[in-house]
Amino acid sequence: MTETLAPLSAAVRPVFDTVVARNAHEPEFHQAVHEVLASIVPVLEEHPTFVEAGIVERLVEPERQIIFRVPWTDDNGDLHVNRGMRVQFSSVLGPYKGGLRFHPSVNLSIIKFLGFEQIFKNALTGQGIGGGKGGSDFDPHGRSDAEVMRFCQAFMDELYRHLGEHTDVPAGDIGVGAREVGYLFGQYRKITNRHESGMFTGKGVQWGGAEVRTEATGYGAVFFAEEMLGTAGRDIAGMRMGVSGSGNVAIYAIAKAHQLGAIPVTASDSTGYVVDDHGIDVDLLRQVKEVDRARISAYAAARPSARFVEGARPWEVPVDIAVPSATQNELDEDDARALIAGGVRAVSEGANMPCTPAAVSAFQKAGVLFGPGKAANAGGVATSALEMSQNAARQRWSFGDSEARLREIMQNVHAAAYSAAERYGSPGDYVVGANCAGFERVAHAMLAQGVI
Ligand code: NDP
Ligand code: 2IT
Repeated sequence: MTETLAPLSAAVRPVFDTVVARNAHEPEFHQAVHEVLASIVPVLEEHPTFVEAGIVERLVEPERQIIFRVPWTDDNGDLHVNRGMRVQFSSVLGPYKGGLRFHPSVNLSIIKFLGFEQIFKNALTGQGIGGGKGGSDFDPHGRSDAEVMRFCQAFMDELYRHLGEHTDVPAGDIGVGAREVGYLFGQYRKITNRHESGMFTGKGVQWGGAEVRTEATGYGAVFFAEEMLGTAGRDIAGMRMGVSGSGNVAIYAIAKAHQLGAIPVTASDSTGYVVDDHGIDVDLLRQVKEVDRARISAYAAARPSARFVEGARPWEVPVDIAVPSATQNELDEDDARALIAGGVRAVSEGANMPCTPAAVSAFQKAGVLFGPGKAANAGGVATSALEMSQNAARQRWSFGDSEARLREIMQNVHAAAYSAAERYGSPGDYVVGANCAGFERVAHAMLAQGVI
């Protein structure tokens, strides 16, 4: 990916060259750093003290990286060894905060790109949370509950010593949902003999979890689309929405689209996608993916209005709004061109970095409203911060109050990105806006706290 990235201004190029040299073979990390560096040049020009204090040079180097062995046995008694990791990127605004991903593709490049994004996303939420990410190359697909439990316990056997409500607070991400969070939290509690609610978010609502955390990322991504469209004088109601993925983010993006009167017509997984012109049935999708843990084709098999398209991505279906909610680089330039030809008006990234740089550029050149993940999917981690507040105060807020807070936070994230884009000379460019607004908050705090 690195060789296709556009040249950077001389102000930030040396930092990028060092990142590439020091982190060879980490293309996703290079991609994420490149996007931020390309955006923040006007902030550096306006704040020479940021340059003098080496803010950027320090930010691209994680505060700490932990890599560890995770040995576990499957149901046949056979031994497996996976790799676990946690990258604690920045704690300048609060404890490290970010999810854990269990997927066979997980490597240091992916965890570093996610951790780096998380710093600015978390800053944008306005909550006191730093940035981090972790995970393992373990694949939960096809594993029994008992195997997943043993893996989670083995993973926590090492990770626990690096966590804590004031230190580092994980949550879910790909492959880490309610089941995994339960096993991970349980093992932490057993090892430490502490029911420390605030050390993990996304917990079950009966044991310290917050209302709306499950729904927050998908809901938030749709709220962000609604905000972008509203700014352009358009109403989300009646619009056709294309969604990729069929996990936590996708399911609740689809649910919120229905509630706002939009028509979500696609969902996908790594085997292909389904299209349903009557609107994706959320209950059926949840049954297929969350209860049966089946492939997406089972949705089409159970729904006469739906059709399964094997081995393809949903971007060939014409829609007004696209909410990519599966994984990084899942929507490339050709996909963007297909969406543009189909009349797409807005893209709100539910996933982290799902659109390639060339796809982002194609959308922006075509005048499509483009909400980057670090703004559009910030509702998940923002609601995690609300969960941490509730845990600290031993309170539990209602669903209605929590959703109202989420909506307000998404409006604030949108406003912060929108106004920073104007201030820094790129009106309407939410990529520049989100990066500049997030970076400013982090940089001011780093400046105040000295060279550490
Ligand atoms: P889930 O594990 O719940 O769902 C992931 C979905 O994406 C599944 O349908 C999965 O299909 C699909 N998918 C994953 N990897 C690939 C791949 N390589 N190719 C095609 N499809 C793939 O994860 P989430 O919904 O939690 O996360 C989705 C995205 O949203 C990720 O980018 C994550 O980082 C981001 N995100 C998540 C947040 C959260 O709160 N959960 C918060 C902010 C961002 P299959 O089962 O076939 O692999
Ligand atoms: O990418 C993300 O923001 C998440 N996976 C959620 C992180 C969190 O701590 O809630």
